[in-house]
Amino acid sequence: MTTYHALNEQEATEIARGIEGFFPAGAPLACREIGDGNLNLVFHITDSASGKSLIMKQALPYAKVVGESWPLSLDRARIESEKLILEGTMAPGLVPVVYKYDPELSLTVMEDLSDHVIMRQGLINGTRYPLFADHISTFMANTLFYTSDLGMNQQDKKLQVKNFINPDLCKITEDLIFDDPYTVSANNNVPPAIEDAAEALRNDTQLHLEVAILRDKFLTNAQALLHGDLHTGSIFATPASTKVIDPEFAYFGPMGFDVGAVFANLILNYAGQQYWISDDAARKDFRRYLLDTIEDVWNQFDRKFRVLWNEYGIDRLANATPAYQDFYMKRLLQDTIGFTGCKIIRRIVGLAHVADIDKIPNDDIREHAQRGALTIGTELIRRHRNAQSIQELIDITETAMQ
Ligand code: SR1
Ligand code: MG
Repeated sequence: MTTYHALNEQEATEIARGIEGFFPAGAPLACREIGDGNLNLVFHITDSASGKSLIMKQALPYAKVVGESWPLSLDRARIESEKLILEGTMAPGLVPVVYKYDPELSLTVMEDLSDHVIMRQGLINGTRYPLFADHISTFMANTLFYTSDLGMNQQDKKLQVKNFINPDLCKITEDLIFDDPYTVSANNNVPPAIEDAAEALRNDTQLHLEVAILRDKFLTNAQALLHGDLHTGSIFATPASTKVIDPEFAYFGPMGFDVGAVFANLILNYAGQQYWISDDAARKDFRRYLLDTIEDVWNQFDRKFRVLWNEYGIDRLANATPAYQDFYMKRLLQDTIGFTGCKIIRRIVGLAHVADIDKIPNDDIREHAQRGALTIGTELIRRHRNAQSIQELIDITETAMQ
């Protein structure tokens, strides 16, 4: 039996060689550790002769972005591989194929998606993804509906809640998204130029009330099995294909947290476009595309979720009470808008930022984008409980960045 240790490239290559039927015997394998995320090792293994390749992702027992002082359970690797496999059955074609999971090494071997681009980088480059709204709305409607009390056996769901208990990764979210940005914390990474705006966040007690309400939902509302970290860095895309990766933050939580993650990261890109597209007309056009995408994702998600509910709903009372469906979807929209706001703010003043904004080399433009994003985030949080339509999120975004 192999005991857990962090692999090097040579060991990863040997393990790849041992995967039955994948690489031809004696293949000239090349391996590179390419992990640029916050938590894991990622090995890319290729065979130049056959053209075959795969990815091996290994969890480390600590948060790579901080170091060994921040221990993290390796069980997240099991959670990630089980969630990926589940997503593959519920949203076929929209996640990488899992070839193998090794529990001793906390290692998942999966499909190589190098022909795709991380969507965050694609959007920074101004790439449009015409099928994204269709794909991601299907992914979210299917994975959220079929793991909720509306779409699966309610006793089985309780066992699944237990199986996907993910305390260490939830704690990261609870701290980094729902606490640190609103206090003085060693975890924060506040750009000095906007310290005044960060101080305003710390002193805004009305805002704290709304964040506490959203935090409570994240802590207690086991509504469906979430991806848990559905930002544009967790999505590989081409104009024709979308693949959702990295569900290590999966747990049973409020559905709006996943939908809000997608919207927050499209809005962060919107804010950063002040720099990335210098031509005014082209930038206006791309920003319109981003907002249209948000509207399209919400409308398609709402429609697909209701279709699943009407066809496959298992809860008698919920099915027999049409007004409940409208109540449920409106509450989900309001949660989505609130979580969108929280996820924007954490990427500006919290620990982990986003390239869409942080990589802007011009100080003034970067500061303008950061301040605009904070205005959007706070307005969304402030207004989420009264929101009636997705148009309100769009209006708030446009107004803040004029
Ligand atoms: C310590 S991990 C920082 C962030 O990276 C992940 O992508 C999650 O968003 C997490 O909050
Ligand atoms: Mg990740």
